[in-house]
Amino acid sequence: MSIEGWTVLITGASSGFGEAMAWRFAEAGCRLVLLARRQDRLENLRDQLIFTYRVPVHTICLDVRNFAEVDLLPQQLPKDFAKVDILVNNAGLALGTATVQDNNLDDAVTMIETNVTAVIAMTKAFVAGMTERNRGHIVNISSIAGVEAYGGGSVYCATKHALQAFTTAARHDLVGTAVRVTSICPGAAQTEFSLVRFKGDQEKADAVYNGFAPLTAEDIADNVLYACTRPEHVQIADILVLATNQCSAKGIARVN
Ligand code: NDP
Ligand code: 8X3
Repeated sequence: MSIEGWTVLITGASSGFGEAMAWRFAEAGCRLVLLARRQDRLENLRDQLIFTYRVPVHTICLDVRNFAEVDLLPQQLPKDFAKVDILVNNAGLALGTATVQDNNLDDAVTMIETNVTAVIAMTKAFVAGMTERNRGHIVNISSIAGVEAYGGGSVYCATKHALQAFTTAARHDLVGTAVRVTSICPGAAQTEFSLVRFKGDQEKADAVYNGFAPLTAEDIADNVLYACTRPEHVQIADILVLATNQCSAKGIARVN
């Protein structure tokens, strides 16, 4: 179905999957609300999108862990962007590869608040309008880490498992409305994800993707667009998408 003219709010739009989705939704003729903490990135992206596709774009510079601000977002959006039809909860991160013996609790809280609590807050803020208008789609960007846990990822995996449970429960709560709920679970994709995980260590980040062809941000954006453009009676519940040379969270075949 066509989503031309629909309003799409993407969290974590300043890089990686979120930025790639912004391009795809703009190509589909959507109005965009782009949210992240790095304002310069958002403004640059907004200008490029408007120049290329002539679609309306609004940016919000916000930390999704500011739950009070998240709660106020629907009433603070400019009138033309206020009726959010598609909410993509994409902002998220892993920090470190600590084992359970040495997890850093500050990192743990940041991951839990960003990957889980903020999704709960964003969903609560925008689902009311969707049910009122009887039109909407919530897309949560989960991970293979939400399907399988691995050593050195206890907290990140726990957040994505929690997100999977939240997404399934949301589908239960919204059954009987027109609002669809989708979980996308990517495997290894080359974005800024590993650079963030390794706290700026480019060499360690690059090593994650050595010796095989990882997914790209555009691959994930394609999956999101696929889910959002199915006919109204079709709800894509879950997509698990891996690189061809990946068979499990840590099962990657490297050629060198
Ligand atoms: P990136 O690091 O490239 O992008 C993450 C985005 O999230 C950035 O735009 C960042 O923007 C935003 N973000 C992070 N924390 C906050 C915050 N507190 N408030 C607002 N925005 C925030 O990584 P990806 O694109 O790869 O990650 C997107 C999602 O995909 C995440 O949820 C991640 O867990 C998930 N994922 C990634 C995979 C991968 O291999 N890359 C695989 C599976 C899932 P800014 O810093 O400007 O705030
Ligand atoms: C990101 C993929 O395998 O690093 O969610 O957890 S993984």
